[in-house]
Amino acid sequence: TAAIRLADYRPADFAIDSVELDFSLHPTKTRVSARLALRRNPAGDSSAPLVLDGDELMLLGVKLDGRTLGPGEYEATPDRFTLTNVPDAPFTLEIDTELNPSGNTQLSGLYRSGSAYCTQCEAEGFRRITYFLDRPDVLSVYTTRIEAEKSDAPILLSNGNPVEHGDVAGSNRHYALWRDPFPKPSYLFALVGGDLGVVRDEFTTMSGRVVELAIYVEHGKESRAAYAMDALKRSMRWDEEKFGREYDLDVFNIVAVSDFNMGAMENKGLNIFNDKYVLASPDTATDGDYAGIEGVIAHEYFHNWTGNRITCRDWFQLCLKEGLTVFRDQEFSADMRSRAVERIGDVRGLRLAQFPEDAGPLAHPVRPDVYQEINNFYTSTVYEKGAEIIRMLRTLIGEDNFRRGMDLYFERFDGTAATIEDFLSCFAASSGRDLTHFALWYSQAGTPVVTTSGEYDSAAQTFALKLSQQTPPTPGQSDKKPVVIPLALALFGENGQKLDLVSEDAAPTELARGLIELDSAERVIRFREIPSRPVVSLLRGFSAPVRLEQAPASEDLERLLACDDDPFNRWQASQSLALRAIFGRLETGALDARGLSEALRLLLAKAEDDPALVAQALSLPSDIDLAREKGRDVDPDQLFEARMALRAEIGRSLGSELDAIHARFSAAGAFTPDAASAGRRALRNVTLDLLAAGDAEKGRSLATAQFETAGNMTDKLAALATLALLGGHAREEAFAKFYAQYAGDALVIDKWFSLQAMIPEAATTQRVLGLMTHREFSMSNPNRVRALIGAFANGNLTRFHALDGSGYDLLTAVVLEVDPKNPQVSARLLSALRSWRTMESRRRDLIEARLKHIVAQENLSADLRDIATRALG
Ligand code: BAL
Ligand code: ZN
Repeated sequence: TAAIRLADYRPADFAIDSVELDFSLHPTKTRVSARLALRRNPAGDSSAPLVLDGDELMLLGVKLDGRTLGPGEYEATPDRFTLTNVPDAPFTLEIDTELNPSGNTQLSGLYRSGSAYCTQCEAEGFRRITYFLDRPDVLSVYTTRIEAEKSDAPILLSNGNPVEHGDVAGSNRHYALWRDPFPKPSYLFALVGGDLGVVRDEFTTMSGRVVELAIYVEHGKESRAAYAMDALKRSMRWDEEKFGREYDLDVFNIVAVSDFNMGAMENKGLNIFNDKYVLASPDTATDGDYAGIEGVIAHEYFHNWTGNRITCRDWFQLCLKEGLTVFRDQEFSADMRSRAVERIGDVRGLRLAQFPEDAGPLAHPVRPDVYQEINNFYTSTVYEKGAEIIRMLRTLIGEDNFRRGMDLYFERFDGTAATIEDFLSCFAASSGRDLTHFALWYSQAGTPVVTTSGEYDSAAQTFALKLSQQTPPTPGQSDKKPVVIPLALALFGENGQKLDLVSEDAAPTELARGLIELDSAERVIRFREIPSRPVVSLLRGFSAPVRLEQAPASEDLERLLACDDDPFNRWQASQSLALRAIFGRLETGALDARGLSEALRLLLAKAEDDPALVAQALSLPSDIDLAREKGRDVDPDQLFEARMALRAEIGRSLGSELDAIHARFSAAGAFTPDAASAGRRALRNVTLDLLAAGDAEKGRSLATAQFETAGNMTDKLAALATLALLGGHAREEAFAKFYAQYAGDALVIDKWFSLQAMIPEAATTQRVLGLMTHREFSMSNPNRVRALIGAFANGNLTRFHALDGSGYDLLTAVVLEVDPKNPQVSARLLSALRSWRTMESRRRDLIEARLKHIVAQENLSADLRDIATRALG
């Protein structure tokens, strides 16, 4: 298929003002009647034929203005409908299609999850329901009638407000009619039919309108939806308070389904969720799950304004809604929880997924300019780096200008399909700042590297800070320009006091705000009145998505860890010290962790002040962090060995402190999922992990006791994870008990699959192959595949990258097995190999052979072929 290019964008030749859909649901023969009110688009080509998108459609019949068209009057294939003789005046087209929801294993379009019917239309699923101008700049008002057997689907939902419902005379069937008054693109269409339990609540908006809220779940799981409902109401309030955005329909419905490709989907008034991001109870969900639910519920709700009321002109603008909405959900979580811990978590995530993507063959700009398969661009670059761009924009222009720019954006573009240029124009207007150079962040791929060095002149009492930037080449972009990088900066004096920033080389506002703007390749700033060699705290709060190359002395890092008033950089200092110890060990064979140990000991002494932050500092870099930092000739076995040596050393040297913390922070009272309680559990569980690394026997007994007595899933799973690393009989017994307790509870069994897949031992590959035949595993369910195979490929570097190629063989076999069923899942799984060129040569050769084997297959999906081809690139 031909590549699709941003430069080729043209408005649609037709507009579809209204869409009336009539569904007659049936497991294998669902009938869809679509009545489209069409007219030529004045902005389009006035002589163009009407060409509608389809995908595997079966056409039953067509009427034009009420007249049945004969076969010679149009052309229809499963993926296209063409009408050459188009009336000049507005006209109505009625199209009848038949679908097989039960046979739809791609989970795109109308499909079945369990016994329920549901839809997923973003990006191009609507064309699997009916022929349509399936592009985001065609906005229509939808009316949807759904009919089904009463017993089969007592619940019938679609977008907008309910209009009427009733029985179909003379049958066991009933119907519901929904109308969505807000024009929307087809990707936001949704329908659900099924026999579901429901939790109801209501929300009164800032103007006093009452909105009925409902969350639909599998019968019996209603109590597990309480937290999601609470998160929804908090999201609605927060968007009013922080962005002045009020909800606009009479109802807001959420449906949780168990078969879902993404996390969730923001369909207008009817969000459909992967049940992983709805269902939680203390004994089935971890603190991480609760935080994930809160964040995703908020994300989808926030899309109502940033995505739905203002949508994207074309899919190249995906970051317009996704980057912005991720930024909004991150801010929400920061307000609900600890801002510092949220920031650290977000940056950890960015470095884990986005940095490697940006450094490898799949790198692409936040706004790509070409794609083969849009499904492959729902990436951490578009989402997470996209959010970082919004955050930098706010940092550069300030909170007030940012808020006024957002208000302007809603005012100017409500009801339209907009572009990044439209968005930026609002902030240029609100701040008076030219954002042309800043906009380069959207079009230039790759992670900029900022290199710094400092020179102190004691006689002159000056400190010269030299900053330079460079962005490495990425596919299709060999030469990079400097970008605008906001660098938050502080200098600390000998006693940890913050020094005033005095310099003629920076603007007064830069100095006053402690925010240096690096927008050229190099910049030197000479600070005056510096009484002694300062400690530099740069990129505070992670003020830009860049890699910082600096070589501070270990003592400086220790001082920052002790005295920096920016919590992010305090945490960063702990990570830098750990990296230094690990890479030191790799170079010299000797481990020097004294500085890190002593710094952590001081933190542990003050653990009560902020347990969650101390837990983050104690969470040492992962194998993936190490592989990314190394960047080339990666040998996972060596990295793993050095990392384990550091954990063991920290565990031994801080044994008594860790012991005390583990005992002191033990769970007392009933479980509550709030951030403060979660922080205490996080600290306790990271101490357990380190204790076990330092003393296996002690770890085994502590972990076994914790596993047996844990009153919540967070503590239970942490104990099981520790036992999983320690091995032996205790591990196998714990895994067996865990399974016996939770058999049949799919989301919990996913955790059981993942922990086993991540055991860093040679036997794991065989274990995973065995689990693939387990009765609770299914290649057809994306959550199961991600839990077992995704965890193995992304979370177990030593086994996945085993030198006998067995890990790669496993992934290849699964990818090829899943691909015919569900291309989105197979393509996503294969991206686990995106950093393959950074491996050492033997593994590189092994991977290259597998990628070539995949590309050589006939009948690959477009999704998988695109990823495999670009990976080989
Ligand atoms: N729009 C796809 C799911 C999400 O990002 O909310
Ligand atoms: Zn989104």
